[in-house]
Amino acid sequence: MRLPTLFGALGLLISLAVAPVARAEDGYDLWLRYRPVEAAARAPYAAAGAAIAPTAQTPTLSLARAELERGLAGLLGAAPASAEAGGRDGVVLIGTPETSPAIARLGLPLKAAGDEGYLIRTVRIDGKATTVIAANRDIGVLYGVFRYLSLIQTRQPVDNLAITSAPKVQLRMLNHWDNLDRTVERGYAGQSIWDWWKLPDHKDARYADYARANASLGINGTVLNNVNSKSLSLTAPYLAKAGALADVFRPYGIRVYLSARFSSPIEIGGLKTADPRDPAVKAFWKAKADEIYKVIPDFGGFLVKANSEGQPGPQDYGATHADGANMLADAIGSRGVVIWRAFVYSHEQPDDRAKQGFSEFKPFDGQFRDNVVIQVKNGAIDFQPREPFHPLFGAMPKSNLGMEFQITKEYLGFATHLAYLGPMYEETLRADTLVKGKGSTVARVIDGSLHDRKLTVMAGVANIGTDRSWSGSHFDQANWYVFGRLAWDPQASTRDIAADWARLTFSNDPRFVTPVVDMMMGSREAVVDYMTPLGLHHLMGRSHHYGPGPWVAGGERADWTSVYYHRADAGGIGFDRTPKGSNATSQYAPAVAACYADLKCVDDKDLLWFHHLSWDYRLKSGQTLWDGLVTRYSRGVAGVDAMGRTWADLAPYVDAERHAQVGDFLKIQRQEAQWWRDASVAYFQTFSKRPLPAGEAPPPLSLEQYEAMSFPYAPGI
Ligand code: GCV
Repeated sequence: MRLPTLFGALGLLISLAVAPVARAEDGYDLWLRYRPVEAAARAPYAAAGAAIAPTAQTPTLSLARAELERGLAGLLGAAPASAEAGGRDGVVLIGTPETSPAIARLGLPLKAAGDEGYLIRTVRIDGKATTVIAANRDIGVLYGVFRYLSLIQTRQPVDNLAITSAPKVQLRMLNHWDNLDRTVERGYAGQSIWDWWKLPDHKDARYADYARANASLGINGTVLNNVNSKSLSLTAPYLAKAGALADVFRPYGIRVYLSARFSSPIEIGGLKTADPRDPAVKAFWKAKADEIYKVIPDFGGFLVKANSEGQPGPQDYGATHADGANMLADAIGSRGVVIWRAFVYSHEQPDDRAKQGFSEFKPFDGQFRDNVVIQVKNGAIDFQPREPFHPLFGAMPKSNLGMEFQITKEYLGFATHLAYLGPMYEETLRADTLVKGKGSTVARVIDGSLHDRKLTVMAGVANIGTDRSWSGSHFDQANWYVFGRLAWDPQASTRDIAADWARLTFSNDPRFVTPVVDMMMGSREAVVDYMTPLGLHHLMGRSHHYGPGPWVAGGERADWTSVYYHRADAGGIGFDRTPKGSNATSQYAPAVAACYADLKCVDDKDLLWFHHLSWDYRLKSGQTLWDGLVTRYSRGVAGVDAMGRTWADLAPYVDAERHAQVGDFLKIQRQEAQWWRDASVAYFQTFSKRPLPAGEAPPPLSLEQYEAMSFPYAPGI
């Protein structure tokens, strides 16, 4: 070997020793990568998973066992052989008391695990250290296996475990806005993964991978079709297709739900009306429910968008939301639920759109059947980068109220902007409604503890598509992940969840984890800054919601325009929702309402959501409103710059393929953040007529040039 070559080889070896080696990945494996534990970190796992004790089989237990084998093989090497529990150290024993006499003999305190939770315990059987993953039902065992593997994946000790975990929310579900032609409303990750055309005869392998990923988070329900739905979904051929998916999902503990179009009795039932009080309409839905349960015996129920954005509903017949929901609930009976969305605002209503959901639903509190859930978006407008919590939370103590979050980033830069939504979800969940004194958080409404409700729901509008990375970008996987983890435990810390996700998805190296988690935690705030600072909202381009459109005005309805929301004029900017304005504040508990309406109390982050203020109004920082607005826009751009720098520095810890894609997307985000800042400043300056604060660069284009930009092929519509 020539000397330079020898030195070259040595150099390579040395650099391999200092920098972790990352092999190319496309993101398909999500947080379930099971890459080998590096040699230096192996010692604590020397005995882990030496063998898996056999257990009686159900389809779900088979999956649990297969997952354990797959995980241990990937993480620790050779696949463990079967062994009787107690034969040697490091055996993993999984099952329920019914399926495993060895578990039954242990007499574990399984009550705390409930129906879906699990216990993971290190016990001694015949003097040998054994890990027991036990549950009351087989699905709990599968969840426990995923948890156990995640401990090794994140390099936690597993030799002295005493974990009890049970979900705090009963129905933890994804809502797909997927259409039958495979387009996805507000989808930025390719086509719908449901290949309706080939179903039920061909079941793509991806369906099981989807179910497995969801089960790893404890997600136990999925609504297959868009809430803007077609009656065709409820016809026999499409029920057979949905049934085929349900068959794949069942062993993973996932029930299938369908969005139901309220006018189906007319469109596929041959009736002249869909009036929920009409006996023929009731009979149609009862027969339809019976038909569905024949095909899908564990069908979860219906999700309904009624009398909202042009969808049909009971109000078309002078009936109420309660009439409509209860009629469907009676058809379903004890077999499932009806999830009725509170995202309603009517064409006829001239009132502030933010008030309409509350006004329409609050009067019916206590009038819904026990198997009806009212599903409420986190805020009163529509999944904006920041919204105060929806006033319905806490306001309907005698009804089941569910949370609807959006995981897909319709208003937060689609798949190319890095925005970890954990802090946004957490902000809503931790908001205090004060309806029963301090500590009446939204999370406690959602987990049912505040008003002692048993039927609880957390739903997330999915960001999943045919893209290899499932979610359109690697970091958007974190939003699916954090949603699932919060649905299991709405009180969980989203910083901790971000750290888990970063370790599972990329690397356990603290030199990677610490900066990435910091970057993720600040990312949504950066988006708020460069899109909608200080409580501004709904300023995106018309209809596709891509890019800035603060000038959007006119058209079909006022509350689909930006000018309706920001109300900028020579005198100032913002929507007055105090008692002097639309009085939306009055929909909150008195102490919350008083704070939002009081300039001394309201947080600057919500300022222009609730107040119309002069351009010279002094923010809490002492800046004028105009200066504060401009500097926040620029701060958002600087935040994206910082993310780009952080990510560039992390190249040694990430495989080249994923590192490059994230880097490219951050560059797109940087350009678009700048565009948001410049276009918004150019537009609002026409009203403020104030100079830019010192050091702020003028927008490079004229307002007319920004306004002229058009994006007919923006995705998601
Ligand atoms: C499914 C917003 C979105 C629509 C969506 C609607 C809803 O208006 O832009 O695409 O429709 O919310 O949640 O029903």
